Amino acid sequence: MSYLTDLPAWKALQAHYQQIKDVKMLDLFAGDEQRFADFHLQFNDILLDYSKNRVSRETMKLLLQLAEESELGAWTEKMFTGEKINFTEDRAVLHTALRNRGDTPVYVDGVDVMPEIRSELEKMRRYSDEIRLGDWRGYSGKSIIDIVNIGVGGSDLGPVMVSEALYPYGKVGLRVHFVSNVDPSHICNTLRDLDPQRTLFIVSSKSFTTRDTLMNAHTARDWLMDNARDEAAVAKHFIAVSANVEEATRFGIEEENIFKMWDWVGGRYSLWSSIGLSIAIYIGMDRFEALLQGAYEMDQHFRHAPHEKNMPVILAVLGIWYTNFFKSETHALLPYDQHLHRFPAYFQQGDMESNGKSVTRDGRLVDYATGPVIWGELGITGQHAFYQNLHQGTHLVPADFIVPVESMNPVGDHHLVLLANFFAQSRTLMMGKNEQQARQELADEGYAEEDIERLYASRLMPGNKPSNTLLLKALTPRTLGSLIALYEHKIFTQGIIWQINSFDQPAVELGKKVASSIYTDLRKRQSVDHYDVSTNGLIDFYLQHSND
Ligand code: G6Q
Repeated sequence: MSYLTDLPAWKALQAHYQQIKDVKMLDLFAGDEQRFADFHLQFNDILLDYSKNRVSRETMKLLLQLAEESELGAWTEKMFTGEKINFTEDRAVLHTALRNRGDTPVYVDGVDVMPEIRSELEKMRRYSDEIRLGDWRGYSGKSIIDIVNIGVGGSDLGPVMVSEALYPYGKVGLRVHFVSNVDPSHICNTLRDLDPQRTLFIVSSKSFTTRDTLMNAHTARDWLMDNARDEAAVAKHFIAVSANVEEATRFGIEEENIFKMWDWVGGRYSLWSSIGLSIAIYIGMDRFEALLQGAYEMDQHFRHAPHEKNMPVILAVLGIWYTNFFKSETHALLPYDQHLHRFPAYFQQGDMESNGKSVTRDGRLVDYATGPVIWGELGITGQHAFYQNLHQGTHLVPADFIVPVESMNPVGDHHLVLLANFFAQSRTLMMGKNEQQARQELADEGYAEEDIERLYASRLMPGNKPSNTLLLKALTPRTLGSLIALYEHKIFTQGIIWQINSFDQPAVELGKKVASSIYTDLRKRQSVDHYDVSTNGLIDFYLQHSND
């Protein structure tokens, strides 16, 4: 297929950009009473308003044409039907099969994977019920009250984000902890207040070779042994989720306590698999299945809705518009619900690890921008911190605002104030403040004419800053499932348009390899000269000053 920048829609968008780049959103709204009606979508309990974007109807038409010319529909079918679209690793990409609630079979190499998926879900139900009901007993016969998930990256960020997001649904009296950093402080601080007799560890590692995770798991096992003083305790306190049964068994985990992972599930797309076991234990299997259901419904929407009414596609093409035509380099995720505080971190990985690539499917180095830097924070925290830059800084930062209509904790007017802030920000980013308003404001504050002349410019806000707004009726497991799948498919769509492989991660793997080689050197405690002089010098400094 043609190179992206040779596509007719791309060329048309380049010409169109010249016409629209200076157009004010306010002017687009002014002549168009229908703009909200035509530029919003609703799917299940999620409303997406994308009217506050620097786009006209013509822009949207051309962007959607770009998606067509990129053969998005055909690629989507390839993903859902198990074609090996992760071609660098020769793997299918089937996180959608993990949440396939229908009875359609999904084949990989001629084998229907659905029976195995269902059987793992059944196993998750058995284990999570047993632990939640207090029937799973530790080495001293006591029930479990603390679950510690040990994993990193894709084996950590999803379970953390969802457990935090659904905290109000968690079982009272059961606590879930996540240890990801090999910095010993993480595991030590986590274990400090736990009772080894009542703690269950889930070692989550698709490969079961990630050194950081294994080291944390060994430290956890030593902690258990210091107390239990009996190897048999491992079986009662350790579960693994891994595609590498051999290594997990070698660690000492009973084979029946190892949950399956498949090579067609990427780490950053794995929370739907038994990597989500900590979530299932915490919120219960019925709710975990509601999460899957929500994602499944978004899958169906993405697969079948026409592109102009397709939420993931709309978000994706808007992102392309800013990244490739306005040359914006970042995109902010700004959830307002406290429970979504790890959502930006989760999709920082989801997006940047997927679309932070520079080589096309046919091996060419791209000469256009791909995945932006994704960043974000709770919006309300951001308002008192970095929003200053969004309003008056020199960068164009498209942003997504996310909030539920209903709070999980309806106390007084808290939620109303939160919503007022929420609505105020996207409006102000769009409206800005003009000279007349700035002068008037200073006059109202009692400034003299010469001070107004001196000060008004610093109060100007250019406005015209684009944003999407996502309103959720409530943050339920089902709606969260849909929301996560929405962003996953946005990322997929952009990867298809950029013609890259969104499903490998060579740089993550390189990081593991280089760290492993340096670790071997550090253990020898001898000065090295085979790295670059900077790294050699840093290692020397470490050797001179460490007390080990
Ligand atoms: C995700 C990445 C990466 C991975 C971790 C953990 O897509 O590949 O974040 O999940 O490096 O890997 P293991 O699960 O194999 O320990």
